Amino acid sequence: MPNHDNLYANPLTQVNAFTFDEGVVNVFPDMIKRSVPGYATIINMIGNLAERYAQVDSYCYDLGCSLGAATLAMRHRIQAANCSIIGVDSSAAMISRCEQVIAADSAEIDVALHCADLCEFAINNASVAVLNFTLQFIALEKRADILRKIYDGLKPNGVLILSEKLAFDDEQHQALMIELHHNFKRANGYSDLEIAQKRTAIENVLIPETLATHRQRLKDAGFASVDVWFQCFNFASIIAIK
Ligand code: GEK
Repeated sequence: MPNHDNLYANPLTQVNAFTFDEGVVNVFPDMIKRSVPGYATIINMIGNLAERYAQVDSYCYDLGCSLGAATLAMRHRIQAANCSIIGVDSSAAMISRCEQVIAADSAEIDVALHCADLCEFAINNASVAVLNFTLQFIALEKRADILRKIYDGLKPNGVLILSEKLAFDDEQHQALMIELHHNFKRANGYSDLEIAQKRTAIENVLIPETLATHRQRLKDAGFASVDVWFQCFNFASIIAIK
């Protein structure tokens, strides 16, 4: 059983900006499952897509790997020979716990974990790249460079799976999606106080963009095929094929 997320359960005199520290690491599996609609489905399907798209003699990258959920999903599905996984996360606390998670897993595919800023991390010989709810934490002005770097590092027919929290131009729809997301969190046991304090903590840390912005940026990076394969409320996942 993962530790229960109660980080924002009590009133805080000051809500600090959200960081991926030890406290978050301790509750992360519970937090992400109760906060992101469709998270388990997306993780499962990343395994499915990795099985389909992983190429012989290549790397699969999990960028912003946190505790390695997508890494494990890929590790248990990839059939291609001599294909290994590279996980990257800038949080030392995440990578350190992720190392324990991977060590406790018995699948055979090699996993190399790196504590690094993915803005600085080289991507080469990739058949699959995963940005599962990571790009949203990167400064807006750096996002295009990252996608170009991923595109350049992918082999022909390589894929990027990009999952993000979305924003919407239509104000009414934006308000509805936020309300439905908050209802989802409430149904998963978060109180109004927890929802409000988390919202404040994440406000300038997680910057969502519209689907149109993501599509255009992926097209500009060079991806030939870009489309959504999953969406629930303001959470979506895109497949972009080189
Ligand atoms: C999952 N993909 O479970 N470089 C590297 N990592 C970063 C950077 C950066 N510049 N900025 C943030 N991160 C995971 C979930 S969580 C999503 C991803 C969430 C890392 C950060 O440390 C955190 O571990 C992850 O991106 C985002 O499938 O918490 O909503």
